[in-house]
This record gives sequence, C-alpha cells and structure tokens, in this order.
Amino acid sequence: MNDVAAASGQAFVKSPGWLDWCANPSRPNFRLPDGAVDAHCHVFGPGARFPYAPERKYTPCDAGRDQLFALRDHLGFSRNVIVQATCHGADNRALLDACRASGGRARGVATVRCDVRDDELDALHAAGVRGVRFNFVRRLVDFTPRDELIAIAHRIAPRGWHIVVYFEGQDLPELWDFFTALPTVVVVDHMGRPDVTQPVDGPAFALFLRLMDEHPNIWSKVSCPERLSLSGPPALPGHASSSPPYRDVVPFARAVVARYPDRVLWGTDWPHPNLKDHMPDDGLLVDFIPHIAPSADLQRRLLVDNPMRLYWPEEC
Ligand code: 0GY
Repeated sequence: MNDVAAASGQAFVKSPGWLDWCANPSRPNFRLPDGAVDAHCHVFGPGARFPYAPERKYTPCDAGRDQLFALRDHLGFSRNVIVQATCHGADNRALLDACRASGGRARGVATVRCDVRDDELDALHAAGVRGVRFNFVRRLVDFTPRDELIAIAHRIAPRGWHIVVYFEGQDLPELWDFFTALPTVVVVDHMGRPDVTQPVDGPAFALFLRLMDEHPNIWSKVSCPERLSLSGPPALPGHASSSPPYRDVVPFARAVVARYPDRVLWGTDWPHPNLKDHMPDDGLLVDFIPHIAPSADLQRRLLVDNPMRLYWPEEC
C-alpha cells in the first residue's frame, strides 16, 4: 500500500492502474420510474476524512457522498442503498456519514465484526443501516470463520436486517450449506457472478436458479453487467435502446428478473471498484435496465417496490 502521511488527515495513493469513475456520465435514454432506488453503490472516503482500512486489498480514488448524490440526481434516482466496500473494512464511518447527510434518502449495508456491541448496532440502525455484508471474494477479503458470520447473522436477524453476500460463481457449491442456513433474507450480489460465456441454461447458472427456487428468502441483485460482460459496452459512441449494452449479460439478468420479479434489486455499483478494462458510463448502465426488465410492471418492482420493501418498509 502506498500510503503517504499528510499534515491534515492521511493522504492515500490509489492502487496502480486504478480507473476513476466517469466524471460526465450521459443522461440515460430510459426514464426511471418515480421513486427508483439505486440499490447497490458505494462511497470511498474521502480518505483524508475517512481513512481506508489498514487491511484493505486496494486503495480506491476518493468518491464521496456529495458526488454520489449528484449522480443520483443526474440519473433520475430518488434514493440510494450504500453498501460498505471492503476498502473501509468494518469502519462504517463514511457510510454512516453519507446516510445521515442524505435526509433519509440513503440506507446502508454495513460490515461488522462478531464482537460488535449492541449499542453499536443501535447506532448503525439509527443512521439507516438495514443489513450486513458477508464477502467471500478472495481477492477482496481475508477469510472470516463461518461461526463468526453465523453469530453476526443471529445478532442482526431480530432487528429485521438482512444479509448481502458476495461470492464468485464457482464457489457456490461450497457455500451452499452456509447460505441456506442463514436466518434472514439473503441478497446475492450480481447474480453470484456467473460466467456469461457459459450458456444461460447450462449447469452452473442452473445451480444458482435452484438456490433461488428452493429458498424464497434468497434475493438477487441483477447489477454489474460491466463486471460480468466480455462483450462490453457498444463500441460506438452514443447508444440506441435497441442495441443492448453488455448484451452477453442480458439473458442471465433477464431470466432472473422474469423468474423472481419480487426478489430482485438493481444498482449502479458506482464508483465501480477494481475495473481494469473500462469505466462504464453510468447513463449507459441505466439504459441496460429495460433490456432485462422489459415491462413497466417489472421495472417498477425491480427499481421501486422491492428495494422499498427491504430498506424502507415503514413507507410501504
Ligand atoms: C462490487 C464489487 C467489488 C468490490 C467490492 O467491497 C468491495 O470492495 O464490492 C469487486 O471488486 O468486484 O460489488 O462493488
């Protein structure tokens, strides 16, 4: 890590090759339904105010809450669900600051350790946290013993919180028993990161669909086509809604939305950690949505009804 001590706070040097978020995203062609929620996004620092965690596996560029809220307004979202990123470890201060500053328009998913105190959980709840994230992606986190995660799950379940899980598609068989034993709603990030070069009706994705078929408490985010895609965004500047961006991901996300319309969420994943090849135009990402949720009814469930039920149930 290339941390450099600075006079005020700490200055951080982003990881080599780090791509900064798109500073001038296009305005989407797709008009989001009123009340739409960006249900997967992050805040990074700023590091001088909210230092990155010593145990982090990458150092991002700063991407603070004011920039997130400006993107929300530019794209036409009403609310955000901010997910704690691994570069902040279990230090949720940047997340809480963003939730508090949002005027009730952001809720959060935190990372906690098993020795978290009840009064700390109370404070997280008061700021807007409604879930915890368990991360199993080896390049992002060190291993946490399963019994510690189960202990956390049983601490947060009585609060009505849920658990967000992030893992690579090939690890699902090994994680299956753990996931299916969790006592809360479980939200899978990015459809469990399928290999989209495999057929959508092939055995690997069938296993993920079986997980959702057999366990009605399991939900999925149908987000991050830019992370899963090999075909990428359209090669030419400008985009027509008839030519899907990230078209190789469309059949996977579309199948999940059609099959579980009341258990799907969508988010931008701004500011897009760890992308190596290209940084997406967030307006173009929004234009992915009608390709995976083709009717107004599906769009409303995906973008409004489902996230509201999970994060703002008191308003439903
Ligand atoms: C994502 C994906 C990534 C990173 C994180 O918390 C994180 O560091 O979530 C990734 O590198 O795949 O969902 O934002």
